[in-house]
Amino acid sequence: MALEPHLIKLDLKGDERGSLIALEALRNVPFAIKRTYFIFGTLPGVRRGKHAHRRLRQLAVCVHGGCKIALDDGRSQATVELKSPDMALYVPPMLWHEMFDFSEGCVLLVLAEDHYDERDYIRNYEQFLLSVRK
Ligand code: T46
Repeated sequence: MALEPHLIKLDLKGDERGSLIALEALRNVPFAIKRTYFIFGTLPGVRRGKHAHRRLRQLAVCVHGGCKIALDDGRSQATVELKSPDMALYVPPMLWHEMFDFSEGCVLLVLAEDHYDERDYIRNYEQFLLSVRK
């Protein structure tokens, strides 16, 4: 099981008709998928996310356009740019993440390991820091 956030290069199938990318549980997606959602119609200057998940593992792909994702594990910070549909970001549990700089028309697809459960969210940054530093 991958513990650190990392980028996954997706296999692009293309021919004269266009392109296709497949996402498969336990193959190029490192967990079984129970839920998929997508974020679109974001306005300029918007920042989303601003939370960590206690247990949930996710994979994010900008299937159209691009955005940046700021990552923070409580000790170090990094920013990843997703701007190509063949690049996915694995987002492990207990990682504070914020999405920003959405391009016009950006569609961010997210695959999640479990159903939606608000109890899995840590939405307070101080509480997040206390949890990771325990
Ligand atoms: C995450 C980042 C990358 C649902 O009802 N079902 C769902 O599956 C999801 C994901 C959200 N919601 C509701 C909860 C809120 O009332 O949709 C509303 C917006 O959710 P939220 O403010 O959490 O959206 P983001 O963009 O800040 O965060 C989302 C995911 O919630 C989160 O798990 O990791 O995208």
